[in-house]
Amino acid sequence: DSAVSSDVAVIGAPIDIGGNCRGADLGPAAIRHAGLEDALSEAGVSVTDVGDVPVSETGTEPVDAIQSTTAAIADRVAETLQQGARPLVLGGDHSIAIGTLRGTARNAKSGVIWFDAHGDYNTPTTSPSGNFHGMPLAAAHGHRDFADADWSIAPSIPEENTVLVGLRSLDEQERDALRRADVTAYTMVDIDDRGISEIVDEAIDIAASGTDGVHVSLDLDWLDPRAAPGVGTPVPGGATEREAHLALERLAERDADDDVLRSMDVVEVNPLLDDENTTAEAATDLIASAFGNRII
Ligand code: NNH
Ligand code: MN
Ligand code: MN
Ligand code: MN
Repeated sequence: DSAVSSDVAVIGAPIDIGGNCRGADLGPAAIRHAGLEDALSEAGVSVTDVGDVPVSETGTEPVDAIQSTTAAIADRVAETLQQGARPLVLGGDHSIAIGTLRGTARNAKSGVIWFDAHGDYNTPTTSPSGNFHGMPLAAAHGHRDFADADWSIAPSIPEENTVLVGLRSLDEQERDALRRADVTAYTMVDIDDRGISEIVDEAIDIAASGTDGVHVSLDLDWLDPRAAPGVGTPVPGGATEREAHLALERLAERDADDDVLRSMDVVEVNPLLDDENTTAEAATDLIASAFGNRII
């Protein structure tokens, strides 16, 4: 089955070794079981599920598992884009975005909008936890602390086209690095203050400017834990379900006008921390919104 004739190609990335606890590797299955294909079809999107990338987490160091998994993700993402379809990568913990971003940058210039409670701007040197899910954005900018990793060969995403939305938890050195970087960062305070539609509009302008399109990375912990409890590192005070929908609906509207949405990943869904699959259902609904689902 090829993705050629489809608008969206679903790629599973079942890995959790970059996170702080086990279970996010069940994320792709949980999102599929929540009805992703039907939700996308109802949104008028033609979708092909190309299955999961190979992951081997056992008997290796996290960094080795992440290195091989993200290399496979990058290849699938680049192939999918080459075929004219849009990759939708289902995590897995957020370390998978190292692969998605490399793939999107292979033959093109991609901006990124990072919906997350966290900055994901640590490096192996600065991270207090050592967990790779707290580092993918720094890796995508080619930070020198990743010099030994094969994904750092070239910076893949321009800092000036990088926008973080929903920040409310940063580690100390991570905060310093983000301040020095040429990125745009909107905190939850900015969302409270100005409203999510205005923030998203600005984010799209910045991420899309001078690029071939925008990658959207949706960490479910962007949402308030009451709306998305099944995540490894919940932080109170997050986006409401309505704000999250509005954000992705706005993105779909802008995409209908200018084709801005080029690729997406949806990460950190951990069904082991969630007894009703609430978080995967939220993820599914938000994906459908991003790809154009309409009430009327
Ligand atoms: N900043 C913390 C760390 O680096 C938490 C990262 N957790 C995330 N990031 N889920 O989005 O370990
Ligand atoms: Mn695992
Ligand atoms: Mn994250
Ligand atoms: Mn997060």
